[in-house]
Amino acid sequence: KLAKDTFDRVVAGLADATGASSGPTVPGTPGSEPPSVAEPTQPREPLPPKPDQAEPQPRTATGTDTGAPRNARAQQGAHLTTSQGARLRETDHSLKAGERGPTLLQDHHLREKITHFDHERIPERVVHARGAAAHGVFVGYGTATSISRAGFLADGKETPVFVRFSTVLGSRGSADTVRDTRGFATKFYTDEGTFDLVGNNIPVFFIQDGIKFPDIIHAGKPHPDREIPQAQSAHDTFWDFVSLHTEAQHHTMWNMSDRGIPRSYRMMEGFGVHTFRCENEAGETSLVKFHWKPRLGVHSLTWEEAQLANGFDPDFHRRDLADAIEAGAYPAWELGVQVFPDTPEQTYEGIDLLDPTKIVPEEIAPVQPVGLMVLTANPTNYFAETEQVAFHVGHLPPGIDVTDDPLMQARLFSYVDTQLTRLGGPNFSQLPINRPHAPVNDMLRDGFHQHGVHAGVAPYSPNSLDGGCPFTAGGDADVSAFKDLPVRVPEASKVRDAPASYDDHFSQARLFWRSMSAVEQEHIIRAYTFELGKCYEEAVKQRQLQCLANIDPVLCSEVATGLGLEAPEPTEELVEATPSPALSQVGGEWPPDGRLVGIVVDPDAGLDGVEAVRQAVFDAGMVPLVVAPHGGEVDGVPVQRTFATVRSIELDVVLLAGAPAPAPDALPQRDAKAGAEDASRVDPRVLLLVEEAFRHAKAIGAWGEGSRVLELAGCSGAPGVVSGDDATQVLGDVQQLMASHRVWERFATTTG
Ligand code: HDD
Repeated sequence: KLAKDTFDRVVAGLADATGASSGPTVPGTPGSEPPSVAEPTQPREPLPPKPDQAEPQPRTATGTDTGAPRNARAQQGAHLTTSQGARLRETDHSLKAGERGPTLLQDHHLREKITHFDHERIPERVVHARGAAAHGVFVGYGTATSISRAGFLADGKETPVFVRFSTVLGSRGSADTVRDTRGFATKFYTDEGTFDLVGNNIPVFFIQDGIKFPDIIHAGKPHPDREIPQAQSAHDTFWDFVSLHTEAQHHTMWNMSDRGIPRSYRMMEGFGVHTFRCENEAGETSLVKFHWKPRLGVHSLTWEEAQLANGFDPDFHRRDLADAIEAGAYPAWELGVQVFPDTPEQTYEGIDLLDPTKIVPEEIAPVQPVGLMVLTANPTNYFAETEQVAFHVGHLPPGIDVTDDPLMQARLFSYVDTQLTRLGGPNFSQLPINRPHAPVNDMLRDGFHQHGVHAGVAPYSPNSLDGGCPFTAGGDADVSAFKDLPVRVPEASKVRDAPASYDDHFSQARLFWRSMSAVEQEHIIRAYTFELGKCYEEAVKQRQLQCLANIDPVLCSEVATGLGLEAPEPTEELVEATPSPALSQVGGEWPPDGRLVGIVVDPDAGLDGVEAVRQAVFDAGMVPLVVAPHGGEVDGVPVQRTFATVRSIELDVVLLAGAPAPAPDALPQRDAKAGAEDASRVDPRVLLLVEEAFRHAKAIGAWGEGSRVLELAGCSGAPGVVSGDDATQVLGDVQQLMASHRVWERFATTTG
């Protein structure tokens, strides 16, 4: 209830500020303005950004408000200039000695233009290179003040945020829907300094100590000889490493589950992974794990959808996020915390809180909501914002601190270090997207790309020449980050080793497996079988089967059967694991905001019920897409997709308002085999759409002639397939099916 109130307030506030309606707007939808794209005939100022691209208030390099309008950009004036502001007469021809003569070295404009172009690319991130991001706002509930004095958690406090989602392994141009972990990094521009929560959509990590990070990444990245496969874990080096380095098995199990192929960034959980130490006003500390809970629920693609999307729409997740925000279907997450007493052992119910390969099940430590984040604006410029944003685990506000988790400790070093190469020097925090919103008065000076024009003569402390400025907070604990909590360090000798509790590598992988429904277990079996099936080395497959035997014998034998290998016996005792229902994605009902509803029409047979259904879809916060044999309009209704441009992966639901006949230029016709004659009377691309939607367990609805397509596709009367005479009634039934995301009973299972 609290979250809903806050969500409505944020969205309403936004509508007031931008004059935008809070519902989705698609071209051609009742109430939306038709887009106007006119050829310019007169010089004019650069176009203003769209309402969903409002960027944070610009700050100077030292953090104060510039007073410049939001979205102040490097483009000014109506005319083309050089980088020095000199007006240019033309930019299409280089300066030559005669029309057919050689180009002259003195052409400064040519050289400036080409030189700048030559240097447009910067090194991509060594991991998480492929990403998409958005601006938004975080609103505190005030429920966390008992554990942390961080001001952004206070009741009703609004803090601007920028969130970047990413895949880990692929390069910048790789596909979105690969099987991988997803990054979920949030920059909170708090009044007390920036807080970066640099997490993933999986709550555990492959390694327990950051010193192993280059090893796991080298193993997962493409092979160094041929540089294949791109953005995949289905290859020998990955499975070689994780089967030898068995602490990776828990994370790997999550990757092989449906969590490895999310439906949308909007439908992922996020996790801070590590345990943090929080401190309240009274100086009391507690150990805390951060969770992001999506308002739309946690949903995934099917494996076939993911593979199809990699080809048909490699930008699937990036497009989904931007489209949803542009349509006003703002994605939202509740931030939650699991809180544990800060005991010297730093364990909870026997679980080591410093071991990042372990979760604490929500059933024994509930996730308590502390605030709501709503993403409300797309980046204005991908490079300036999404590419140049730089996160760091050590960017912490007062009241949130690190722990001795050895993975976290290594990260504290790595993130600044990588930006030095990637962003070309130490002044990356002066880039607009990285500028804190709190005033900055550091004594850092000079370096590449210095934007600050620092005044004064004494950038050192103590000084008297600048009046002793800037002053430290001294004893004022309220304003000081890095308070250096007096946490006791155990008396010990230097040692390259880990505690005995870190030796348990299989019990939580087993806990995860046991928490899955039969459908989810089936998907996991098939994922392991696919991935190991893509390996060439039998020794690697056998070693991974041995790991699976130590997790669960049924899982192991099913995968072994798929690979045509013997299932080994466990070499470790199989400890009993109590399932954690919170880990399963099956069950529950979720809002349909921003879902895409395809409505297939037959222009030759009229659009009975289509307008009413479009309006009802729109009113429910979803996006109707009319699909027809050709573009333009059908009976005055705009067509958003043609049979040539639509594929099942894009649609959450397929509705059939007609049974369009094949177009003369459609795909090759089927042979006139028995039964094929009837089918050939409907466009084969429509049949394919329905067949795929059925295989992907999506809801399908039909009315009138549309019901004939269901007969021909052989899915009439199957679970989750609705037909009737009344179009809006059919839509109502379909909407109920959508609430549980998939028609789960359509999947075959072997374990359930
Ligand atoms: Fe990392 C980027 C998340 C362990 C070193 N990491 C990066 C990003 C995310 C994570 C989401 C992308 C941020 C963005 O969008 O710009 N990383 C994690 C999580 C980890 C983790 C959840 C374990 C709990 N990372 C980790 C370790 C190391 C790094 C152990 C090194 C010792 N990570 C990096 C990096 C990156 C990075 C090389 C690449 C680009 C960047 O930092 O800015 O420094």
